[in-house]
Amino acid sequence: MKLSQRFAILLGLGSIAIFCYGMVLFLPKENAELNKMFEHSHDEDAFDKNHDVLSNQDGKLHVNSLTLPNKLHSNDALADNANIKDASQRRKIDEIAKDHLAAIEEANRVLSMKAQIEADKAKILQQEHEKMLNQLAQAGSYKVEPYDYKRGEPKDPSILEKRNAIKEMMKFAWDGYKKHAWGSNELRPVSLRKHSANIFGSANTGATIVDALDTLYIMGLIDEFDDAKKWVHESLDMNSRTDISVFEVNIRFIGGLLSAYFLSGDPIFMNQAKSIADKLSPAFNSPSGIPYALVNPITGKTKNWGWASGGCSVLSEFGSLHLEFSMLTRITGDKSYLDKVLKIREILKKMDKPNGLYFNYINPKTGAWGQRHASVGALGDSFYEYLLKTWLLSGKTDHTAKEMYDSAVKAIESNMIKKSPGGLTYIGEYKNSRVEPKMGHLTCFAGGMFALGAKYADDEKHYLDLAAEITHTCHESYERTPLKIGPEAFGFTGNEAVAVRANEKYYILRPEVIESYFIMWRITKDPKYRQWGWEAAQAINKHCRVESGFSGIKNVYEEKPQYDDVQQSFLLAETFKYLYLLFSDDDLISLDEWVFNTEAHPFPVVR
Ligand code: DMJ
Repeated sequence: MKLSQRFAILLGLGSIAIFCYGMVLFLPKENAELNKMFEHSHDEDAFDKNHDVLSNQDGKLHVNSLTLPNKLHSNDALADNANIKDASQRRKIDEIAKDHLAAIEEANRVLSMKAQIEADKAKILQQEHEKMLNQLAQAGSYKVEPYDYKRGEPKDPSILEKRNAIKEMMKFAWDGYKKHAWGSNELRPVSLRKHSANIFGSANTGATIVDALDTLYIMGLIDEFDDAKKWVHESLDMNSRTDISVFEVNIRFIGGLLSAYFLSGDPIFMNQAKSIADKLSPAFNSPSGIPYALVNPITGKTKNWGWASGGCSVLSEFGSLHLEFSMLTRITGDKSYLDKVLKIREILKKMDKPNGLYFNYINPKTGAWGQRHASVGALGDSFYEYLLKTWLLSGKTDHTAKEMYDSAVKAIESNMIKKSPGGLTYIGEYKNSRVEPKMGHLTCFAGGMFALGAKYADDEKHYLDLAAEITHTCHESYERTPLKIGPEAFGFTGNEAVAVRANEKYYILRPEVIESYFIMWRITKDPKYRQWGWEAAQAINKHCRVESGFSGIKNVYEEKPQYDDVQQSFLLAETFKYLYLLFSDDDLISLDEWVFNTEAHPFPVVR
């Protein structure tokens, strides 16, 4: 090889070497610059300082999108990159810059979505908050001042003496319960043990304490009331794995607690009433909206009574929730309670009513009537009572309730009210288009109901007369026994107003006859009602009073009674309360200002 050839080869190799050296020197530098730019896109602070990306108060990444690509090409930004001249590299840089912008835009999109979610969340919270505030405002605006139980003392010493005698009976029943069965549902006053009926489930839920609260307060038994309040505060707990009756828990527990709240003003009672009502709520989850009879507070499982015809719910039970649930809405501002009972009423209103009658059973799955039986006693009674009282409690503004009451009473009159051969007016049991000539002790509340509605009826006198006739018949059922205490049910064929079957001869301290005496007294002022009430009170004191309380009796036609050994909680809630009020002046729980639920728990009328 010639020397010139050798030189040419050397020159070529040298050029290659210099090019490679240049690549080693310059390309990493260019990459470093690009990396630096990328690093900035992930390092907001650094980028902020360079003013390429600004983090603003609204949480968005703000990109100077116009300047960034320019900057990448500007002399300033590329001052150190003077060696980048290659077109393909420039394209690459442009692409990277584009990707970079797209990434920032995507980040901004995600950030603004996040901000929207946060804003929505805040809005929901705000709405919840406002709802709570409204509820509190409403509850707060419902002022509950402690009620003055000292009013109503009769001036007539003989009446005062009777009133005091009733108070003594109440105290005796209470003391017996407190001594032998405190915290359980009821007392066995003969064997001095605890008792609980299946309506309360198997837990010790203090039914007697809760049912007695307002009677203790009204009678001014304040030490006893305070003991009861303490127990409600510390020990009342419906949360047990047992089936409880929605109706009984409603009228006795929710009713008793609400009434104690309205009388004493102590919010502990309101809170307990609300939490118990919440435990009942699964019962309303039926396909039709007609609630089931029983609910398990722990599992939320529901069912109907095994004895109820065709798996149906019972009219007197699901139809006697309206007063309590509407009161709950009134004091908590939570509409869900009222919604539940309004739904029941809508269903009943729309149903076909042959002869205008409501039947005793409805299937909660189909919403259809069960057996074609109607009653103003067992299985029907307090449904009719609640139609009238819902209207009265609403300050006479709930016209649907009044219309339903008026038409129900007309249907009862034309289909179920009869006169016996001996001239006694009675309300029979309607069974498949026939009327059974029999009336239950439970039906005897109807005298008071007709009297309460008479003033607002088309024909006041007619309904007052009807009320007086029914009350008279019920009084006869007491008069026609040797003990002067009435039986559970009585017929009108043969011996009128007397029990026919052996299993209808018992008396379990029920209040209905005395309840009608009380309302008839307040409305008519006929002294015979006080007289009849006093006779009943004396008979109960003589024949039902045992060692440590009062017991029901098995047969009111036996001179020497046998005891059933149960002191029912409604003796303290109802029987003694109505007797005490019968011998008090009218301003103690005035009928213009208060409405009694079906367990005799008074609620104040809406003004
Ligand atoms: C009470 O629990 C209520 O008065 C109910 O409406 C019917 N039965 C009892 C008392 O007899």
